[in-house]
Amino acid sequence: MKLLVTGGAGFIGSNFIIYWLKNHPKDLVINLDKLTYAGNLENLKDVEENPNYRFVQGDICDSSIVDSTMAGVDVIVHFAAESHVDRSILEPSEFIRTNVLGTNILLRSALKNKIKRFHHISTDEVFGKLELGEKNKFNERTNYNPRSPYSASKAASDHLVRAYHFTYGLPITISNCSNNFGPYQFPEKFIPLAITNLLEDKKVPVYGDGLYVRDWLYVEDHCRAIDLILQNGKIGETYCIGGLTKEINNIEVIKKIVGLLGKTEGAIEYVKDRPGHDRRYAVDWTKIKNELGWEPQGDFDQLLAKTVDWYKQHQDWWKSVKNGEYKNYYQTQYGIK
Ligand code: NAD
Ligand code: TDX
Repeated sequence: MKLLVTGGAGFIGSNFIIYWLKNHPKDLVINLDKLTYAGNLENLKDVEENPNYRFVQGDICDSSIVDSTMAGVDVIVHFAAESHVDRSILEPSEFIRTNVLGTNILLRSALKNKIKRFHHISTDEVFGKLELGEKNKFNERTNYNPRSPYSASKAASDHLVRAYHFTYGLPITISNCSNNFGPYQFPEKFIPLAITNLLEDKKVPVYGDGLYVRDWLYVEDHCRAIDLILQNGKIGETYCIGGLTKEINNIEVIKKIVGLLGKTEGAIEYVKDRPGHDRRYAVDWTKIKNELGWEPQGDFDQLLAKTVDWYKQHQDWWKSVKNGEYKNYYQTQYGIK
Protein backbone atom coordinates (compact mmCIF):
# COMPACT_ATOMS: atom_id res chain seq x y z
CA MET A 1 0.00 0.00 0.00
CA LYS A 2 1.16 3.54 -0.73
CA LEU A 3 0.30 6.15 1.92
CA LEU A 4 0.50 9.89 1.62
CA VAL A 5 0.91 11.49 5.03
CA THR A 6 0.49 15.26 5.16
CA GLY A 7 2.15 17.15 8.01
CA GLY A 8 4.38 14.16 8.75
CA ALA A 9 7.19 16.32 10.14
CA GLY A 10 5.02 17.58 12.98
CA PHE A 11 4.38 16.00 16.36
CA ILE A 12 1.66 13.41 15.67
CA GLY A 13 2.52 12.94 11.98
CA SER A 14 6.14 12.00 12.71
CA ASN A 15 5.11 9.61 15.49
CA PHE A 16 2.62 8.10 13.03
CA ILE A 17 5.22 7.61 10.26
CA ILE A 18 7.63 5.91 12.66
CA TYR A 19 4.78 3.75 13.98
CA TRP A 20 3.56 2.87 10.48
CA LEU A 21 6.92 1.88 9.01
CA LYS A 22 7.59 -0.28 12.07
CA ASN A 23 4.23 -2.05 11.93
CA HIS A 24 3.74 -2.14 8.14
CA PRO A 25 7.28 -2.46 6.80
CA LYS A 26 6.18 -3.31 3.25
CA ASP A 27 4.16 -0.13 2.75
CA LEU A 28 5.48 3.01 1.08
CA VAL A 29 5.06 6.26 2.96
CA ILE A 30 5.32 9.69 1.37
CA ASN A 31 5.48 12.63 3.73
CA LEU A 32 4.27 15.94 2.28
CA ASP A 33 5.13 18.75 4.66
CA LYS A 34 5.75 22.47 4.21
CA LEU A 35 8.13 22.56 7.21
CA THR A 36 6.54 25.48 9.00
CA TYR A 37 7.92 26.42 12.40
CA ALA A 38 6.23 23.22 13.72
CA GLY A 39 7.75 20.83 11.18
CA ASN A 40 11.07 19.24 12.02
CA LEU A 41 12.85 16.57 10.00
CA GLU A 42 14.93 15.69 13.08
CA ASN A 43 11.82 13.84 14.28
CA LEU A 44 12.24 11.41 11.37
CA LYS A 45 15.97 10.74 11.55
CA ASP A 46 15.34 7.07 12.36
CA VAL A 47 13.49 6.49 9.08
CA GLU A 48 15.14 8.91 6.65
CA GLU A 49 17.30 6.15 5.15
CA ASN A 50 14.40 3.71 4.90
CA PRO A 51 13.83 2.98 1.17
CA ASN A 52 10.07 2.85 1.82
CA TYR A 53 9.99 6.43 3.06
CA ARG A 54 10.11 9.60 0.97
CA PHE A 55 9.93 13.25 2.00
CA VAL A 56 8.47 15.96 -0.23
CA GLN A 57 8.67 19.54 0.97
CA GLY A 58 5.54 21.33 -0.13
CA ASP A 59 2.46 23.26 0.82
CA ILE A 60 -0.93 21.53 0.79
CA CYS A 61 -2.32 24.78 -0.66
CA ASP A 62 -0.16 24.29 -3.77
CA SER A 63 -2.33 22.20 -6.10
CA SER A 64 0.47 21.34 -8.54
CA ILE A 65 2.68 19.79 -5.85
CA VAL A 66 -0.34 18.11 -4.26
CA ASP A 67 -1.41 16.61 -7.62
CA SER A 68 2.05 15.34 -8.47
CA THR A 69 2.63 13.86 -5.00
CA MET A 70 -0.70 12.08 -5.03
CA ALA A 71 -0.14 10.05 -8.19
CA GLY A 72 -0.36 6.33 -7.40
CA VAL A 73 -1.29 6.87 -3.75
CA ASP A 74 -3.86 4.50 -2.16
CA VAL A 75 -4.53 6.17 1.17
CA ILE A 76 -4.14 9.70 2.54
CA VAL A 77 -3.71 10.45 6.22
CA HIS A 78 -4.16 14.18 6.56
CA PHE A 79 -2.44 15.69 9.62
CA ALA A 80 -1.11 18.94 8.12
CA ALA A 81 -2.56 21.93 9.93
CA GLU A 82 -1.84 24.98 11.94
CA SER A 83 -2.49 23.41 15.33
CA HIS A 84 -1.96 25.85 18.20
CA VAL A 85 -5.00 27.62 19.67
CA ASP A 86 -3.00 30.55 21.10
CA ARG A 87 -1.41 31.31 17.73
CA SER A 88 -4.86 31.21 16.11
CA ILE A 89 -5.99 33.87 18.59
CA LEU A 90 -2.98 36.05 17.74
CA GLU A 91 -3.53 35.68 13.95
CA PRO A 92 -6.22 33.42 12.42
CA SER A 93 -5.48 33.86 8.68
CA GLU A 94 -2.92 31.09 8.28
CA PHE A 95 -5.32 28.70 10.04
CA ILE A 96 -8.00 29.39 7.46
CA ARG A 97 -5.53 29.06 4.60
CA THR A 98 -3.95 25.75 5.60
CA ASN A 99 -6.74 24.07 7.54
CA VAL A 100 -9.64 25.01 5.27
CA LEU A 101 -8.27 25.92 1.83
CA GLY A 102 -5.43 23.39 2.03
CA THR A 103 -7.83 20.61 2.97
CA ASN A 104 -10.01 21.52 -0.01
CA ILE A 105 -7.03 21.31 -2.39
CA LEU A 106 -6.19 17.86 -1.02
CA LEU A 107 -9.80 16.70 -1.34
CA ARG A 108 -10.04 17.86 -4.97
CA SER A 109 -6.85 16.08 -5.83
CA ALA A 110 -7.91 12.94 -3.93
CA LEU A 111 -11.07 12.83 -6.03
CA LYS A 112 -9.14 13.29 -9.30
CA ASN A 113 -6.65 10.59 -8.30
CA LYS A 114 -9.36 8.11 -7.21
CA ILE A 115 -7.84 7.68 -3.74
CA LYS A 116 -9.20 4.63 -1.89
CA ARG A 117 -9.44 6.33 1.50
CA PHE A 118 -8.96 9.91 2.69
CA HIS A 119 -8.53 9.88 6.46
CA HIS A 120 -8.87 13.27 8.08
CA ILE A 121 -7.32 13.93 11.49
CA SER A 122 -9.44 16.28 13.51
CA THR A 123 -9.94 17.36 17.08
CA ASP A 124 -12.47 17.18 19.91
CA GLU A 125 -12.26 21.01 20.04
CA VAL A 126 -14.77 21.23 17.17
CA PHE A 127 -17.47 20.27 19.70
CA GLY A 128 -16.83 23.30 21.89
CA LYS A 129 -16.68 23.09 25.66
CA LEU A 130 -18.10 21.02 28.49
CA GLU A 131 -18.64 22.28 32.03
CA LEU A 132 -16.85 21.03 35.12
CA GLY A 133 -18.92 18.55 37.06
CA GLU A 134 -21.34 17.67 34.21
CA LYS A 135 -21.41 14.02 33.17
CA ASN A 136 -21.54 14.65 29.41
CA LYS A 137 -18.73 13.68 27.08
CA PHE A 138 -18.26 14.40 23.38
CA ASN A 139 -19.22 11.63 20.97
CA GLU A 140 -19.76 11.16 17.24
CA ARG A 141 -23.26 12.68 17.47
CA THR A 142 -22.29 15.82 19.41
CA ASN A 143 -23.19 19.05 17.60
CA TYR A 144 -20.36 21.21 16.37
CA ASN A 145 -19.75 24.37 18.40
CA PRO A 146 -16.17 25.56 17.83
CA ARG A 147 -15.11 28.59 19.85
CA SER A 148 -11.56 29.50 18.74
CA PRO A 149 -10.29 30.39 15.25
CA TYR A 150 -8.31 27.12 15.36
CA SER A 151 -11.31 24.93 16.20
CA ALA A 152 -13.52 26.85 13.75
CA SER A 153 -11.02 26.13 10.97
CA LYS A 154 -10.86 22.44 11.93
CA ALA A 155 -14.67 22.30 12.04
CA ALA A 156 -14.83 23.80 8.55
CA SER A 157 -12.36 21.19 7.31
CA ASP A 158 -14.42 18.35 8.83
CA HIS A 159 -17.53 19.66 7.09
CA LEU A 160 -15.70 19.86 3.77
CA VAL A 161 -14.40 16.30 4.12
CA ARG A 162 -17.94 15.02 4.77
CA ALA A 163 -19.32 17.17 1.94
CA TYR A 164 -16.88 15.54 -0.53
CA HIS A 165 -18.14 12.15 0.63
CA PHE A 166 -21.84 12.93 0.28
CA THR A 167 -21.58 15.09 -2.85
CA TYR A 168 -18.87 13.36 -4.86
CA GLY A 169 -18.62 9.92 -3.22
CA LEU A 170 -15.04 10.41 -1.99
CA PRO A 171 -14.24 7.53 0.39
CA ILE A 172 -13.43 9.27 3.65
CA THR A 173 -13.10 8.61 7.36
CA ILE A 174 -12.61 11.21 10.12
CA SER A 175 -11.25 10.93 13.63
CA ASN A 176 -11.72 13.55 16.35
CA CYS A 177 -9.24 13.05 19.15
CA SER A 178 -8.44 14.69 22.45
CA ASN A 179 -5.16 16.33 23.56
CA ASN A 180 -2.12 14.24 22.62
CA PHE A 181 1.14 14.13 24.53
CA GLY A 182 4.43 12.28 24.03
CA PRO A 183 7.81 12.60 22.27
CA TYR A 184 8.45 15.31 19.65
CA GLN A 185 5.61 17.58 20.74
CA PHE A 186 6.43 21.19 19.97
CA PRO A 187 7.08 23.05 23.26
CA GLU A 188 4.37 25.65 22.66
CA LYS A 189 1.82 23.07 23.89
CA PHE A 190 1.14 22.77 27.60
CA ILE A 191 2.93 19.55 28.65
CA PRO A 192 6.20 20.03 26.70
CA LEU A 193 6.20 23.75 27.55
CA ALA A 194 5.98 22.87 31.23
CA ILE A 195 8.62 20.15 31.10
CA THR A 196 11.15 22.19 29.12
CA ASN A 197 10.59 25.39 31.13
CA LEU A 198 11.18 23.46 34.35
CA LEU A 199 14.31 21.86 32.90
CA GLU A 200 15.53 25.40 32.13
CA ASP A 201 14.62 26.53 35.69
CA LYS A 202 11.93 28.82 34.28
CA LYS A 203 8.39 29.29 35.55
CA VAL A 204 5.43 27.47 34.01
CA PRO A 205 2.65 29.84 32.85
CA VAL A 206 -0.77 28.51 33.86
CA TYR A 207 -3.77 30.23 32.31
CA GLY A 208 -6.52 31.61 34.56
CA ASP A 209 -7.40 29.48 37.58
CA GLY A 210 -5.73 26.39 36.08
CA LEU A 211 -8.88 24.34 36.65
CA TYR A 212 -9.29 23.48 32.96
CA VAL A 213 -9.68 19.82 32.11
CA ARG A 214 -8.27 17.96 29.10
CA ASP A 215 -8.58 14.27 28.17
CA TRP A 216 -4.91 13.33 27.72
CA LEU A 217 -4.17 10.78 24.98
CA TYR A 218 -0.73 9.23 24.53
CA VAL A 219 0.41 9.76 20.93
CA GLU A 220 1.16 6.08 20.32
CA ASP A 221 -2.37 5.14 21.39
CA HIS A 222 -3.60 7.68 18.85
CA CYS A 223 -1.43 6.14 16.10
CA ARG A 224 -2.85 2.68 16.90
CA ALA A 225 -6.38 4.05 16.64
CA ILE A 226 -5.66 5.53 13.20
CA ASP A 227 -4.18 2.21 12.10
CA LEU A 228 -7.39 0.37 13.08
CA ILE A 229 -9.52 2.97 11.29
CA LEU A 230 -7.44 2.68 8.11
CA GLN A 231 -7.78 -1.09 8.19
CA ASN A 232 -11.36 -1.59 9.33
CA GLY A 233 -13.07 1.78 9.79
CA LYS A 234 -16.26 2.12 7.75
CA ILE A 235 -16.13 4.57 4.86
CA GLY A 236 -18.08 7.76 5.63
CA GLU A 237 -17.81 7.26 9.39
CA THR A 238 -16.36 9.38 12.18
CA TYR A 239 -14.55 7.96 15.20
CA CYS A 240 -13.92 9.80 18.48
CA ILE A 241 -10.62 8.96 20.20
CA GLY A 242 -9.98 9.86 23.83
CA GLY A 243 -7.58 9.23 26.64
CA LEU A 244 -7.43 7.55 30.01
CA THR A 245 -7.40 10.56 32.29
CA LYS A 246 -10.39 11.15 34.49
CA GLU A 247 -11.15 14.84 34.94
CA ILE A 248 -7.57 15.83 35.66
CA ASN A 249 -7.05 19.59 35.55
CA ASN A 250 -4.04 21.60 34.40
CA ILE A 251 -2.81 22.31 37.93
CA GLU A 252 -2.85 18.60 38.75
CA VAL A 253 -0.89 17.86 35.56
CA ILE A 254 1.70 20.51 36.44
CA LYS A 255 2.06 19.25 39.99
CA LYS A 256 2.83 15.78 38.65
CA ILE A 257 5.48 17.18 36.28
CA VAL A 258 6.96 19.35 39.05
CA GLY A 259 7.20 16.22 41.23
CA LEU A 260 8.76 14.11 38.48
CA LEU A 261 11.46 16.74 37.95
CA GLY A 262 12.11 17.30 41.67
CA LYS A 263 11.10 20.98 41.44
CA THR A 264 8.86 23.00 43.74
CA GLU A 265 5.36 24.33 43.18
CA GLY A 266 6.82 27.83 43.39
CA ALA A 267 7.64 27.32 39.69
CA ILE A 268 3.93 27.58 38.83
CA GLU A 269 2.95 31.06 37.67
CA TYR A 270 -0.69 31.99 37.14
CA VAL A 271 -1.01 34.24 34.08
CA LYS A 272 -3.83 35.96 32.17
CA ASP A 273 -6.39 33.49 30.85
CA ARG A 274 -6.72 32.47 27.21
CA PRO A 275 -9.70 34.32 25.63
CA GLY A 276 -12.64 31.93 25.07
CA HIS A 277 -10.78 29.19 26.98
CA ASP A 278 -12.81 25.95 26.78
CA ARG A 279 -13.36 24.72 30.34
CA ARG A 280 -13.42 20.99 29.85
CA TYR A 281 -12.96 18.34 27.14
CA ALA A 282 -13.87 14.69 27.59
CA VAL A 283 -14.28 12.11 24.85
CA ASP A 284 -16.50 9.04 24.84
CA TRP A 285 -14.59 6.43 22.80
CA THR A 286 -17.20 3.65 23.04
CA LYS A 287 -17.74 3.51 19.26
CA ILE A 288 -14.12 2.83 18.30
CA LYS A 289 -13.85 0.34 21.18
CA ASN A 290 -16.96 -1.58 20.14
CA GLU A 291 -16.41 -1.46 16.37
CA LEU A 292 -12.64 -1.66 16.08
CA GLY A 293 -11.48 -3.02 19.45
CA TRP A 294 -9.40 0.06 20.33
CA GLU A 295 -8.72 1.37 23.79
CA PRO A 296 -5.88 3.42 25.23
CA GLN A 297 -3.17 1.36 26.88
CA GLY A 298 -1.15 2.16 29.97
CA ASP A 299 -1.66 4.67 32.63
CA PHE A 300 -1.35 8.47 32.57
CA ASP A 301 1.20 8.74 35.39
CA GLN A 302 3.47 6.17 33.80
CA LEU A 303 3.19 7.69 30.29
CA LEU A 304 3.72 11.19 31.65
CA ALA A 305 6.88 9.98 33.41
CA LYS A 306 8.03 8.38 30.14
CA THR A 307 7.39 11.68 28.31
CA VAL A 308 9.27 13.71 30.95
CA ASP A 309 12.13 11.28 30.61
CA TRP A 310 12.14 11.66 26.82
CA TYR A 311 12.50 15.46 27.13
CA LYS A 312 15.29 14.98 29.69
CA GLN A 313 17.13 12.71 27.23
CA HIS A 314 16.54 14.90 24.15
CA GLN A 315 17.60 18.34 25.31
CA ASP A 316 19.35 19.08 21.98
CA TRP A 317 16.07 18.52 20.14
CA TRP A 318 14.01 21.00 22.15
CA LYS A 319 16.81 23.50 22.76
CA SER A 320 17.25 23.98 19.04
CA VAL A 321 13.47 24.32 18.63
CA LYS A 322 13.17 26.87 21.46
CA ASN A 323 15.13 29.38 19.48
CA GLY A 324 14.62 32.02 16.81
CA GLU A 325 10.93 32.22 15.92
CA TYR A 326 9.94 30.49 19.16
CA LYS A 327 11.52 33.22 21.27
CA ASN A 328 9.55 35.91 19.42
CA TYR A 329 6.34 33.94 19.83
CA TYR A 330 6.99 33.38 23.55
CA GLN A 331 7.63 37.06 24.11
CA THR A 332 4.42 38.03 22.30
CA GLN A 333 2.28 35.38 23.99
CA TYR A 334 3.57 35.64 27.55
CA GLY A 335 5.30 39.02 27.59
CA ILE A 336 8.36 37.35 29.11
CA LYS A 337 11.55 35.90 27.62
P1 NAD B 1 1.99 20.15 14.60
O1 NAD B 1 1.72 21.62 14.64
O2 NAD B 1 3.00 19.58 15.52
O3 NAD B 1 2.42 19.74 13.12
C1 NAD B 1 1.77 20.22 11.98
C2 NAD B 1 2.60 19.84 10.75
O4 NAD B 1 1.91 20.29 9.58
C3 NAD B 1 4.00 20.47 10.72
O5 NAD B 1 4.96 19.52 10.35
C4 NAD B 1 3.87 21.56 9.66
O6 NAD B 1 5.09 21.84 8.99
C5 NAD B 1 2.84 20.94 8.72
N1 NAD B 1 2.11 21.97 7.96
C6 NAD B 1 1.51 23.09 8.45
N2 NAD B 1 0.98 23.80 7.43
C7 NAD B 1 1.23 23.11 6.30
C8 NAD B 1 0.92 23.31 4.92
N3 NAD B 1 0.26 24.41 4.51
N4 NAD B 1 1.32 22.39 4.03
C9 NAD B 1 2.00 21.28 4.41
N5 NAD B 1 2.34 21.04 5.69
C10 NAD B 1 1.95 21.94 6.62
O7 NAD B 1 0.56 19.47 14.79
P2 NAD B 1 0.17 18.13 15.57
O8 NAD B 1 0.01 18.44 17.00
O9 NAD B 1 1.06 17.03 15.13
O10 NAD B 1 -1.29 17.90 14.98
C11 NAD B 1 -1.48 17.14 13.80
C12 NAD B 1 -2.96 17.11 13.46
O11 NAD B 1 -3.69 16.57 14.55
C13 NAD B 1 -3.56 18.49 13.19
O12 NAD B 1 -4.48 18.37 12.13
C14 NAD B 1 -4.29 18.83 14.48
O13 NAD B 1 -5.39 19.69 14.25
C15 NAD B 1 -4.72 17.46 14.94
N6 NAD B 1 -4.89 17.31 16.39
C16 NAD B 1 -3.84 17.54 17.23
C17 NAD B 1 -4.00 17.32 18.60
C18 NAD B 1 -2.87 17.53 19.58
O14 NAD B 1 -3.09 17.36 20.79
N7 NAD B 1 -1.67 17.87 19.16
C19 NAD B 1 -5.23 16.89 19.10
C20 NAD B 1 -6.28 16.71 18.20
C21 NAD B 1 -6.09 16.89 16.84
O1 TDX C 1 1.06 28.16 28.59
C1 TDX C 1 0.01 27.50 28.68
N1 TDX C 1 -0.67 27.52 29.85
C2 TDX C 1 -1.84 26.86 30.05
O2 TDX C 1 -2.43 26.91 31.15
C3 TDX C 1 -0.53 26.73 27.59
C4 TDX C 1 0.18 26.67 26.26
C5 TDX C 1 -1.70 26.05 27.80
N2 TDX C 1 -2.35 26.12 28.99
C6 TDX C 1 -3.62 25.37 29.14
C7 TDX C 1 -4.66 25.64 28.08
C8 TDX C 1 -5.41 24.32 28.04
O3 TDX C 1 -6.39 24.31 29.07
O4 TDX C 1 -3.32 23.99 29.04
C9 TDX C 1 -4.36 23.28 28.35
C10 TDX C 1 -3.77 22.62 27.11
O5 TDX C 1 -3.39 23.66 26.23
P1 TDX C 1 -2.71 23.36 24.79
O6 TDX C 1 -1.55 22.46 24.99
O7 TDX C 1 -2.50 24.66 24.12
O8 TDX C 1 -3.84 22.48 24.10
P2 TDX C 1 -5.36 22.80 23.70
O9 TDX C 1 -5.62 24.23 23.56
O10 TDX C 1 -6.23 22.02 24.66
O11 TDX C 1 -5.40 22.13 22.23
C11 TDX C 1 -4.71 20.91 21.95
O12 TDX C 1 -5.54 19.82 21.91
C12 TDX C 1 -6.44 19.73 20.85
C13 TDX C 1 -3.92 21.00 20.64
O13 TDX C 1 -3.06 22.12 20.66
C14 TDX C 1 -4.83 21.05 19.46
O14 TDX C 1 -4.09 20.99 18.25
C15 TDX C 1 -5.77 19.90 19.51
O15 TDX C 1 -6.71 19.99 18.50
